[in-house]
Amino acid sequence: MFLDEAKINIKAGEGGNGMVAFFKLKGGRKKIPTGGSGGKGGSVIIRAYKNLSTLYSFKKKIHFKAESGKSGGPNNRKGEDAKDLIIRVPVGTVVKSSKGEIIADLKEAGDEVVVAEGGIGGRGNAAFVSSGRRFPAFAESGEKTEDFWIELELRLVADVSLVGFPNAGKSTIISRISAARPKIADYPFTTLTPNLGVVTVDDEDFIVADVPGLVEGAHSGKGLGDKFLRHITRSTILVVVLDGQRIIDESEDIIKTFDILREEIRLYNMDLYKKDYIIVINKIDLIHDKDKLNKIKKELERRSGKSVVPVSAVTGEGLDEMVRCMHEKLSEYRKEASSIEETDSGEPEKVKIYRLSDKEREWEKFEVEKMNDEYIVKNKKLERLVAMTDLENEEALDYLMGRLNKMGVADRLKKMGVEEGSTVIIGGFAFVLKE
Ligand SMILES: Nc1nc2c(ncn2[C@@H]2O[C@H](COP(=O)(O)OP(=O)(O)OP(=O)(O)O)[C@@H](O)[C@H]2O)c(=O)[nH]1
Ligand SMILES: [Mg+2]
Repeated sequence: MFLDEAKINIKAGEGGNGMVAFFKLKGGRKKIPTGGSGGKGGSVIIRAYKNLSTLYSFKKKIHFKAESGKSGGPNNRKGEDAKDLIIRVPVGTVVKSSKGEIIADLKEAGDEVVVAEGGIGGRGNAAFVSSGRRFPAFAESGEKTEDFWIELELRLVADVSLVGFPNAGKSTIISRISAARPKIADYPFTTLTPNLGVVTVDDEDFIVADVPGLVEGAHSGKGLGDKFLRHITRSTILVVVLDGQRIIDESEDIIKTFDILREEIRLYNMDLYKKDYIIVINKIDLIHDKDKLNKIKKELERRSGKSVVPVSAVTGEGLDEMVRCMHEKLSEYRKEASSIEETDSGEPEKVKIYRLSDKEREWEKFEVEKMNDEYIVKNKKLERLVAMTDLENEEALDYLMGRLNKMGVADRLKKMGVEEGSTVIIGGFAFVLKE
């Protein structure tokens, strides 16, 4: 029902190019190949963080591109690997491909998915030295990467729920602290379904839910409240909203109201009862007897051991303090869960790491498809090898053919009837066989 969605474009970093270099010995006759390999491009990783609540930031930024690896250098200098790019999302984010397939469900803080693996670095000429090839004068280029779209989806769960009896002003409060615009009216049960609003403090977002008013007996199904009690069991903290009007109304005892409300919650669910909360006394614009208000505030604090904030949703008085109080309390809980988030290096245990690419790359198996006199060789490793090969370079081509032999591709092609003049296609490159 409350779904936050975003589409983002990602691109892993490309691999750095390998280098062709020689070290000339004095006298200038012998030369030693010393071209270094390129560094790995940065991967794009989506990681779940506890202190985020929405996908709102992806409305502003939708392109994510990791850095490329550095090129190799002379004297066997390896190019530097690029840093991975970490995209921060809230816990509970589901990552989907552009076709809608689920790639990962990031349920816990620290869970992550490598959505795009950085390109590998090309090998420098030093890497191609063998007994039969002592002075290779070719190198590979780094692996190229392509951008693609993925989708993020988040079922919103309120961090903070406003609970109270009908008409206490819960909807008015949420309308003042967020962009939510619920119906507000001077009669009970105005709110029939929960409203969510996003509140921003400093750079952090949190979600506040305004749920229908509770009544005495709600736990046993009276009124509307019990349906939504289930909704609020997932929030981190509660805000108990009391109707300050009851302070001036002598017949009603606001302390008693508070007790009844707590009792209702206790009867419904013990976990909900144990949840941390703050108390808000609303409509203080109507209260002229400030001494009385103060006494009641003190008494509520004494009973509950929680903060009590007097506010007026109509004049705005006290709302800043209330929001700060919510944020502070939430931060306490978020901090507990964020210890993993501070150690960005190292992979914490228990955290789930998904990898998109492993499954896709069936490295060793290759298939050959024959169409007329064309042979299409399908294998990711080979396709990558070809893409990284300098096809203008005879020597590099020789090396490639050697690899084809080794992997058994040449044998398979022969069996299938490949001959001079046949075309072999690998990863979009066509080779015409001569011999
Ligand atoms: N004077 C005064 N009136 C308020 C204040 N906050 C809310 N009200 C009024 O109280 C009435 C009820 O407000 P709502 O926000 O609809 O109350 P609610 O708690 O959402 O009520 P339900 O949805 O029925 O549970 C409305 O007439 C509001 O204008 C306030 O701070 N001061
Ligand atoms: Mg309401």
